[in-house]
Amino acid sequence: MAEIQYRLEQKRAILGAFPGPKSAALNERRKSVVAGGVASSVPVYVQDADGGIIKDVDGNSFIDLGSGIAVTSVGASDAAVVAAVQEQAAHFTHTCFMVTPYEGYIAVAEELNQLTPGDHEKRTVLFNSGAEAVENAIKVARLATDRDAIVAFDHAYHGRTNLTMALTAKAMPYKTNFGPFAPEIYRVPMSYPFREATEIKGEEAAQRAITMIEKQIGSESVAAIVIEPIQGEGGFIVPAEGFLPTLAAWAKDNGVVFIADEVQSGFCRTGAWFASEHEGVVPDIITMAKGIGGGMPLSAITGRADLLDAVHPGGLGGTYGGNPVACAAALAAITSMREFDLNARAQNIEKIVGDRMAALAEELGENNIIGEFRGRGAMVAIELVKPGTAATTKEANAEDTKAIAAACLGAGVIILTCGTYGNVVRLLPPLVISDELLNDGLDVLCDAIRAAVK
Ligand code: PLZ
Repeated sequence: MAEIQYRLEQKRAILGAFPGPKSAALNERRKSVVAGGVASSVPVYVQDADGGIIKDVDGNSFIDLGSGIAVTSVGASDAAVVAAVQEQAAHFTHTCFMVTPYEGYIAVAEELNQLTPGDHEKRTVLFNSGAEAVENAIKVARLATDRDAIVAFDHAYHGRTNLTMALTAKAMPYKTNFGPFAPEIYRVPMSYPFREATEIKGEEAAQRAITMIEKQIGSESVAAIVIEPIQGEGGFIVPAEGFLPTLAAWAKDNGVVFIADEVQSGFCRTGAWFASEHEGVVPDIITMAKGIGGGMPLSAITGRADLLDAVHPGGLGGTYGGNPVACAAALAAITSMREFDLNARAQNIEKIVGDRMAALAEELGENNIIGEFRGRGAMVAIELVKPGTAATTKEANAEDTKAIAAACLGAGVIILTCGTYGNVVRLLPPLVISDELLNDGLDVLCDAIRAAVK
């Protein structure tokens, strides 16, 4: 295994109160020119980033436990990605694959057909964003099945475009006042073990969803089920064991396309190339983005050749999809994932974080607010509940969640939150983060949780 080299010193350093003068000035400039609808959770502006460190324009170094929402798994300036981008850009930045094609696109498709679960014949199409991949997976499923209905789940997140907004569950901030939404989208219950009224097996939770589909939609009308194997924005929800395989088997028996949205969970994030693998699920179509490109915008759908080849020539595409620079970045990022064995690294991160959260929950005793630690690999989270009620009421604790994230940031650690109830602290560190830096970040997180319960 290759050793990870860092360009920036991997050390947290907050020089004083922030945002510093340069960030504050940029923020002022921003206010009159950038639309207010785009919000940033961190008030400083980035100058440089490498490994697990983000350095701002005033010289502060933050520990990055968010990876730009699970994007920079190989780091924000992985040497191989940087070299590949420079080399490709020096030759041609764009010619449009739909006009004059090039090898990089094919090479990425070869990699994805091989890396994704299942050894059946597959085809790939490249796009730019996660939402675009999901939209196209649905286009393919509808055309190939000649059916309209799409099934999505409670707590789902699939994007912000019109069709993907309809698939996304949470109204605020994603959907409120942005309708009308795309038709023929149906929502069914997810398996959310921590919040089930009574314990229910994965197979039973799947059957609950299947019954609803059969009774309310009719299986013969369903083109596709789209599901995140581990839900991201919805709260890092890992369905009960058996849930995903049962749904996938039902889909297969009923001619329904099973689409796994692995935009957030893909590319070593969960300690496997894809989260579907943890339960041996082989999706008909898999959507990918984020980690795939080492930070460059690239997304993809890979799926059964018979489904993807059903589409008429010219039916799929887009100006920038599979841009040559993004393809070069993806090939380099995938090489780095292999060279640094980032699946093993993600598993190691799960162990480090899990042990620390278990110890903290015990230490907090009666004041424990960690309702559950869950997730896989470097896609892990704690769901926070009101103090003293961890085992019983499970009342969501959004206030402390916000306060903890703010306290972490104040100390120089970037931590993201998520969840339908806004009460989940999630950790998505770059997979190349050092143990030392990760532990420093976790020290800060633990202190912030201790302070919140005082
Ligand atoms: N599918 C599973 O996680 C993106 C976006 C957060 P795009 N999630 C983070 C935000 O506030 O916009 C995501 C995802 C899953 C699809 C998407 C959409 O990917 O690249 O943002 O379009």
